[in-house]
Amino acid sequence: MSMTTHRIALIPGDGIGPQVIAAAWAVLQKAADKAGFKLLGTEFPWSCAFYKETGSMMPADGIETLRGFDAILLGAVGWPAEVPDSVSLHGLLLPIRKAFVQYANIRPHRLLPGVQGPLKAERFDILCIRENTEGEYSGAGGRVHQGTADEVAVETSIFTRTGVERILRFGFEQARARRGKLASVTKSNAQKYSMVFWDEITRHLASEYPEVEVTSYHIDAMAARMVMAPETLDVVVASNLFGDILTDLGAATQGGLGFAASANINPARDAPSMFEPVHGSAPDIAHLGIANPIATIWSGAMMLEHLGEKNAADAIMAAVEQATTSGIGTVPGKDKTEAITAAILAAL
Ligand code: GGG
Repeated sequence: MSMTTHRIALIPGDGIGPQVIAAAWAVLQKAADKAGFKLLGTEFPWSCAFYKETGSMMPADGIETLRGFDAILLGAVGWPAEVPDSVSLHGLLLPIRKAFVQYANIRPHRLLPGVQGPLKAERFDILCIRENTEGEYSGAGGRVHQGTADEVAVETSIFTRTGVERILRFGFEQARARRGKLASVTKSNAQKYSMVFWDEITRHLASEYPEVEVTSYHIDAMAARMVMAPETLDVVVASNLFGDILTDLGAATQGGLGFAASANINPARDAPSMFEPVHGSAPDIAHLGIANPIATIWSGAMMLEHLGEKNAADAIMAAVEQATTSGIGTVPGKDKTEAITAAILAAL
């Protein structure tokens, strides 16, 4: 019988991206060997350096090239000293999320054993789900009279019934499969069209999921709750920008961005999903060799689970937890990337 092979597109990107991808790939390869399947990686150099050389973040046929893979593992994008962040983000990460309809960005927040978070609460397990293809990240807008006193900048958030309904439904499904609690986040007192629309759809779908306890929160109240009472939360669903901000807060509660994993999921599975740490390229530490690879390794475990390799994904997380239990990788900047990776490989 031939061995199952998963074809993975690797996009290390900028700054610490190549370091954390190399670490995660070594761990993924070992997990695959042990579990008896193959991961076939193809690396793409798409990054700000690629932009400086070619004038674009990826080739014109980049999306079509990626379409042939089973999944994408991405490191970090951005080198603001040379390429504006708005150019790098809109040239690579956002087009992939949109083209492959990766509308659910899943970000787990919990403390790994041995990690000291900043909160009083130590036992919380939150799954944030960020809408990933529209909302405040739609890219619709423009500027007129540029550089004059009359300049106007307009950026329109776009919320469609299809987009809002599918992300909320995804949130209800996740809550049903977990502890049965869904928090839907808006700012519908201030944003009286789009966010009232979101709240209405939340209420409408609630009748289809009587077993899920759903509560609507304003984002400011949710930010406070994630700090003061994170143990009361299960699944949190929010729009693109709100979800982005809340998940940096979530990363802080779990000890820092070095622990925050994410999955950009295409639930229909008609295009590849993409897995990436929440963090960016961290230019300030890129030359130090101290990037924490755990966020990327955890994202890699989420990728294996998505590909149907749950045992290998669980083995990776057990190895990560064994390493953090012994104090490896738990304090930002203390251990080298290589030492953290070696400890996880040894545990595996
Ligand atoms: N790990 C990919 C990366 O570089 N993320 C940083 C970032 O700024 N992402 C934009 C976003 O998710 O909104």
